[in-house]
Amino acid sequence: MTDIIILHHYDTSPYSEKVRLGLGLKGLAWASVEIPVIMPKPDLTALTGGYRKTPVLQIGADIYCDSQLIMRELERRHPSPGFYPAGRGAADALAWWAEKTMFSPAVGIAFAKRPDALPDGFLEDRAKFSGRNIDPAAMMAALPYLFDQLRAHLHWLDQMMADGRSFLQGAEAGLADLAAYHPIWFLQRNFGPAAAPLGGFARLLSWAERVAAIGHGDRRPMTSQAALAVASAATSSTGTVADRDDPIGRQPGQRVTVTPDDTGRDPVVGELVASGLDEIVIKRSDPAVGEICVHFPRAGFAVTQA
Ligand SMILES: N[C@@H](CCC(=O)N[C@@H](CS)C(=O)NCC(=O)O)C(=O)O
Repeated sequence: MTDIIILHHYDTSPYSEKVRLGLGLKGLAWASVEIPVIMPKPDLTALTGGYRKTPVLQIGADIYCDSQLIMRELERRHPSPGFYPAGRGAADALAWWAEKTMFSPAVGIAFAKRPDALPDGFLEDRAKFSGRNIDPAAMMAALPYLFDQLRAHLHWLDQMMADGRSFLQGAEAGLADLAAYHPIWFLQRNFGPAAAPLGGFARLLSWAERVAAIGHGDRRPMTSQAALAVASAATSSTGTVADRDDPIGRQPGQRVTVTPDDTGRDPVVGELVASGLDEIVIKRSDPAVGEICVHFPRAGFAVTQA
């Protein structure tokens, strides 16, 4: 029971859609914990130590923050079918570019045009989350710019499939497809299948149907309390690993702070357990769950001495 895959997420979250499709691509069974869309999220932050973003993956007493790392961990534990049909490197870079570039305009368009779909307190929460003032009039004024940006990047995606391939890197779907798809999914969810500026890209529309058809695997509901009980009952499976090539000589046992470098910059403090090129793991204790290990990717996170 303690090795069940638990995804902490909410249905309207684009980054979570990437992971849900990843679970589907691998044909996995998983437990779904619905977390609040805005702060506070006490049961989530008991697990993460303060990290508030969505989604978070839990397996026993190991907590994986950020969808970049979540996908890598799913690949490590369940390598087949793989997320990398054309190898790593290019797929990771493509995924990083696509979602970093298209998530923000896609949600900006939806927030400006569909204020009715936002829960109470949402814009105030996201202003704190992003560290920027969110003004509905400025959001409306920015719409032409957001459409232009999205259209330019969608065009590049569209060109990748100009030779008639089914997916971005060939005949099979992989990480790059799921990462490029989730901002498009968000637009389609809010404005229909041919949402502007997508409507002009017929190839992308049929690609999006193929990606959506992957589905979400075998999803079962779980309460946040049950997920905390799983963490309490489990022991982390992470062993101590020193990074001999760490640029500043960080060592297991040191106390460090790990903080996202873009939005939701809530610092998490703990004892370094393992680190390497792709991942850093810190150990911390919480009265609700005991000792747990929290895992973060390296790209996009600042690690400082605590
Ligand atoms: N780099 C992060 C980005 C995650 C992200 O920004 N998620 C959005 C929702 S899709 C979020 O956290 N919004 C604020 C919240 O849910 O509290 C990842 O890949 O997981």
